Order: sequence, then structure tokens, then C-alpha cells
Amino acid sequence: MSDNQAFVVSSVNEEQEQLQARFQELGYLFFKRYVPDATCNDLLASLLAQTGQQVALDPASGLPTLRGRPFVEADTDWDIIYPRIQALEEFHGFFHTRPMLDLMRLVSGTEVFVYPMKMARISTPGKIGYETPPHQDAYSHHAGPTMAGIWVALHDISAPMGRVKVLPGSHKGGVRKVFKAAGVGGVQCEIYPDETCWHVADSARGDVLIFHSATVHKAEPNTTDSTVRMSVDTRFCDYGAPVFSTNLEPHHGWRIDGLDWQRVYRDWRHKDYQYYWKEYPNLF
Ligand SMILES: O=C(O)CCC(=O)C(=O)O
Repeated sequence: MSDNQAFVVSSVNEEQEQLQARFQELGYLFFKRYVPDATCNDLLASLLAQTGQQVALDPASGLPTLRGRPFVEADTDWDIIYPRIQALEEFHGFFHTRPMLDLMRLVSGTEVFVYPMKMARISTPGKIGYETPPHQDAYSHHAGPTMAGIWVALHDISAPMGRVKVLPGSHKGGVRKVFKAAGVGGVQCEIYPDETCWHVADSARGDVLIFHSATVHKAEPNTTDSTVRMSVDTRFCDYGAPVFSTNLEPHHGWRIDGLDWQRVYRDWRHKDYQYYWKEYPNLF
């Protein structure tokens, strides 16, 4: 039984103390249309261009549409597409742009460190049961309390497309036991019987969700016939907080042959965001 409630919407025009208090209370902040349409469209087009037409923009709906076989993270098709996406300079650079950094600083109240690992999510239909199970990033990224996730909708996302939902206030109980699970990440955390109220909402293109490292969150299944949900996310923390070594790799670099920074950086035009963490003072 679930009694979902809508995300509480935050605005960058609110007082910083108010935003931070809400973040500490709910464990997340949801900002409507923070990222401009043009930025989302360009990034989405670049991601789609790496799929070899397996996912393409439907001219009628303007939404990514599955043209080939369904796939999920770590499937053969995904393993071919994902290294190409990881190699995109604009995908990595996006999280280092001024507006994105400003938003992270607003929530943190201090200078931030953006994790090198950047994630792109491609949730296709036809893969029910493999969606991201409930988990806490504090466990999966070995991170402390100032780490947070920042997730961006690259197009409008409605319920059947597989939205991301959070368990409000769940960060207050610390890091939970985990169990093996099907789906992205392979583990799920314990959910207590009284935890039936998730916060979730349809997203518009450019909506941003920021969630505390211990906030339980998960993805809904994509139950559409052909629409694909695409979003991007990364992690950040207060500058100087400890960052675990696994976060310094390209996402899935640990299991896809040749997916390393050398490969990722091969065709980049600038060096600004290459190996920028090497000087970071608190890696472990
Ligand atoms: O977008 C998704 O499907 C999953 C996002 C997520 O769980 C995360 O960023 O940790």
C-alpha cells in the first residue's frame, strides 16, 4: 500500500536558511524548471546521438522513444551505448557550469566538490522489475552526511515513464541494512512497514531533485509502450569532506573494458574538468 504525496517544491528565491532547514527536514529539495530548456534539449540530443538510433526523439511527442530492443544498465546494448555517453565533454561539464554549482552551493552553504562520477539514466520500457530499487547513496557511494545527489530531468517525465521518488525524512535514521535485489545497483535497503508515504511528482524538463546521502530513493518502473525516461545525475559534498576512491572512476568503469578516463577524455576540447580531483585534499 502506498500513499504517495507530491514533492514539496522549493525555489532558489527562498532564503538559504529556509531551504537548508527544509533539506534537513525532508531529506530532499525539488526545484521546478531550474535548468533552461535549451540546455536540456542540447544535452538530450547529444545523449540520444550516442544510442545508434536505438532511442530517438519522437517528433510528435518530443520525447525519447525506443526504436530497438529494450535494455537496462549492464545489458549488452547499454554497454555499447554507455561508454559513448560517458565520453561526452558536455555531459561531464554540465555539472560544473555556474548555475549548477550555484545551486549546490546554495544547498550546502559552502564551497562544494562535484564528484567525478557522472551518471546518465536511460529507463526503457520492457524492463519492469529492473528499475532502481530503494537505496541510500551513503551506502553505494561510501559517503558521509554532507554528500548529496543532484538529479536533472532532461524532458518532461510523467508517472508511467518511471519517476524517481523519495522517502521523506528517511535520512534521519542513518544508513540501513541492504539486501540483494534485481535492478540498477543490485542492492536495496530495508524499508520499514510504516514507511508507505513516498514523495514523487511528474517532472518538467529542467526540474532538479537534490537528495541527502542517506535519503532512501528509488525509481518507478517504466510502464509505457515506447517512451524512454532520460535523466542525468551526480553527487557533490562540502569541499573538504572525505570522498571514497570508487567515485573517482567513470560510472561503470569498474566493469566495462576500456571505460577509463583516458578513453573518456580522448576527444575533449578542453582540459578544465579532466582529472580535476587529483588535488582534492580528502580522498580515501
Ligand atoms: O534515475 C534513476 O533511475 C535513479 C536515480 C538514483 O537512484 C540515483 O541517482 O541514485
